[in-house]
Amino acid sequence: MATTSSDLDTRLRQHGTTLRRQLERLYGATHDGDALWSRIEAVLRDRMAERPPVMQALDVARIADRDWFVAPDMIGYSTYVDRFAGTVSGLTQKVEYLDTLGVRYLHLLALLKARTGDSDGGFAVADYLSIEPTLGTMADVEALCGSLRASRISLCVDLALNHTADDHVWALKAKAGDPHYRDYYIVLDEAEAAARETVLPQVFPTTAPGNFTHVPEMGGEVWTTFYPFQWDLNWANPEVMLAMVDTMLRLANHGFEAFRLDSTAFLWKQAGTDCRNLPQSHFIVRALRAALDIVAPATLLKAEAIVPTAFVPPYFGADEGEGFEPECHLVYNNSLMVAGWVALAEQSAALPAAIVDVSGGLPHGANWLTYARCHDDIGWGAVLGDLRGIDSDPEARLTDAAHFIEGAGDSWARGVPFQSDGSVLHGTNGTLASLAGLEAATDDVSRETAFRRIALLNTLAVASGGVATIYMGDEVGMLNDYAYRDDPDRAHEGRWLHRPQMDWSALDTPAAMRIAGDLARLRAARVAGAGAGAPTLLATDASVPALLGIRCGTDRVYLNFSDRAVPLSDTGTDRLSGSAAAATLAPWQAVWLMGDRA
Ligand code: OTU
Repeated sequence: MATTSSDLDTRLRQHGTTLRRQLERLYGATHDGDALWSRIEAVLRDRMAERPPVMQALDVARIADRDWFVAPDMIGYSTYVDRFAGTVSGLTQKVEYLDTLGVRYLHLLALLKARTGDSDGGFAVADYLSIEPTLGTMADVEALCGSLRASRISLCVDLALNHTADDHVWALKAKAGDPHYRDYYIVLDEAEAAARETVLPQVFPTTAPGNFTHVPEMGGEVWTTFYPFQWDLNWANPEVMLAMVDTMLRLANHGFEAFRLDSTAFLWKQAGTDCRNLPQSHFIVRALRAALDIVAPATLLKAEAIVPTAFVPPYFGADEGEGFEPECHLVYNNSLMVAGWVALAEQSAALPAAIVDVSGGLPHGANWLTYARCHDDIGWGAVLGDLRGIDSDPEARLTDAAHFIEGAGDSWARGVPFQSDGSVLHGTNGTLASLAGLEAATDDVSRETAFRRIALLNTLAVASGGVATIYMGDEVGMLNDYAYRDDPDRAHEGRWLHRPQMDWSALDTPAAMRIAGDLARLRAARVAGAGAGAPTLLATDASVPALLGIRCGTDRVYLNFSDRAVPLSDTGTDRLSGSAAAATLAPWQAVWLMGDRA
């Protein structure tokens, strides 16, 4: 069934007020609201007129089934196109592989045309509406979307909202002196930039210190939160909003079904603040959501907000007194990911238990994105706040965990510090397998132990009910790729350690079969137990601190975060092994008990 123009009018009535309210909040004091609204409305109508019938049919189906992505079989996969399959059409040949893994959601990194030279792994976008030329064309992507959709896999692309590359046409025009485009960016004088710097944290303190870059053609200090070639957009200028709404809807019309909103927390800048999680950043994302709800409601928004847990819920939406205003359908459960690694290091379930406990109560039509690893480092700082209630010295505790994951002492983990020489708490790089002990394993016993730790973290992601997303290569146990250090274009960026070239020849190795087999059993268990959506914490015996209990659907999942066997008082059939669960859990073992407690 296709959308009619009256459908559009209905949706404009339903969501237009929400959209207009955000514009009013953001620009009401500085701009003519009626003029802005009529320009936005024109963009919505134009893009709606271009929306392909197949996407319109998806819109209608998903409006009728808002929770379509809150489902037990929602397994995700995240990968670089070049490192996985060479090109976009090469990737089309891999759809069957993804389908066999049970993937329903595919996040492609570094797909859009990136800056020439270093591009922060594709996160410095030169043209949002073109595909990186070495990978293929937009026509190839449309064909890929078609094959993916036939396998019920939704394609997600990054929408870097916070910054463009310094060779994006807007930046080039700004540099050439065009005042219209200069106002797309934020340029401060030296004194003002220095004053702001005192309250701004740094994301890349060693490779890109500071938050500003002197650009002579711009006559001052350009705001660059990340690398100097990533120019932060000036969202206080409604032209940026108009341009991004238009860009996003055009991409949705090409067939993308999800946007990963990169660096969502950073969008709005305000003097005297750390410029993270400001209310206006939420108004921006809610405006984008309302625009999608009007023109392309089949599309998901996913927030990448690597922020303390307390700041996370608003990324799903909030009620500011006018009823609930939805924001993102999906939000990374970053704290849970970090907590899993802390738990392995400490042999204690305390931190993941605390995070699972606050991961419930999601609004209707919303879900977590859960994961063990992604293309970025494990950033330790975001969970400092979560540890405050648990520990008197969270910084020391996390530093110990980081050191352990970085291989200190007799640790089996093989992580490498990121943006730090290891003395200052920041981040840790490494693949799931290397961090979980497979790289250091020298015999069958230590290999088995590593497989269990890998499965344990995969269990945490799958049992937590979200879109459990596998990072490329982790399903076959790929190890750290130290070769990036010999490549002059990548040597400065430690995150390439865990961005290896996919090793297709590894698929039938014992390690790959073991890890992929464990993943398949986890997926099957969640489907059988109908587990989807936010997890709840199950009470466990306080004298067994390594034990974590999670209710997933009708099932109870228990994870032993220690190298010792622990007693399990709950009983039942374990869906993972197919037999009755024993009275003890083996070291690093997880069980998935069928149905409600007898
Ligand atoms: C995001 O990351 C991306 O995932 C990174 O790959 C990019 O480098 C970055 O944005 C800039 O586009 O702070 O919430 O490893 O966790 O940079 C946004 C550090 C971010 C990342 C951090 C992150």
